[in-house]
Amino acid sequence: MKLYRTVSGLLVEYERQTYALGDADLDSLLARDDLYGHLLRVIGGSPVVAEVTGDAPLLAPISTQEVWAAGVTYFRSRSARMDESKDAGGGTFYDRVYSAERPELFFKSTASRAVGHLDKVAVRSDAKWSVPEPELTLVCSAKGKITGYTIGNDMSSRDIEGENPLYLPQAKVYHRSCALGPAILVTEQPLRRDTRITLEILRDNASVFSGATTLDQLKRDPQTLVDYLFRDNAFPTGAFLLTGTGIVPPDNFTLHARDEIRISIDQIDTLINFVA
Ligand code: DO4
Ligand code: MG
Repeated sequence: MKLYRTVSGLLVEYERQTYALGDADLDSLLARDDLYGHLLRVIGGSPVVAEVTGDAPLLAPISTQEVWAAGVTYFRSRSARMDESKDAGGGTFYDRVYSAERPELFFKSTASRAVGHLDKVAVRSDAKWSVPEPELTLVCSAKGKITGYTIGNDMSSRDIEGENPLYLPQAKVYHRSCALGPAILVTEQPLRRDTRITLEILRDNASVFSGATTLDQLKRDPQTLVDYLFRDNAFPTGAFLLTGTGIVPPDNFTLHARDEIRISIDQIDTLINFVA
């Protein structure tokens, strides 16, 4: 079952039919532990509509939730972070956090900084080395239960985070630095470990980078990441948690204006964004 947010309201796609949820409130839905069962009941009494997009563009499927992110959860990210920070003495702390019991978790975005499918993401004007980070994103209820999944892009300024780890918030949190969508896959089942995540970057319609990983390369258990996030913290309308990147373009690659970023995750969809 997929939950979409459009300019004309929330839609649910279930067994090839699309249902309009009218003025249903995304905050109260995402707070729920029983999102899947609740939506099944709601669509029983909702009108069927023609299709998801039509003339109603998709918006990021977020309301008042905070977006957080985990870092250095794939071996590929550990190596990339160690390389980019080698002149700043970064060798040991990324290595240590990769194998530590406590994960790296950082604040990533508010809804106001996040964009949806087909919208523009941005690179910082003071960064020289910018990349997308394609990440499985957990949709968490107010009590910290994983009720769904979406696709997240943790846009990052690698030169800024590499210069000094204390610059991480500037490398990660800025206007249009996060993309989410196109939809939330609402399910009670965990995703399979062989779920594929792919990234393709197009420039003038030609591919300039493509890469792939699978969820079995994710070193952390998703629910454990959520448990750390919710420890001594309150998320009354739920939260989004990006789970880290396992795909890193080569060190000589940086995004250009108008590049097209395509991130696909099996079962969820493909999230497409353009660089502003
Ligand atoms: O530690 C810096 C951030 C790492 C990150 O965003 C990732 O691994 O995805
Ligand atoms: Mg990341």
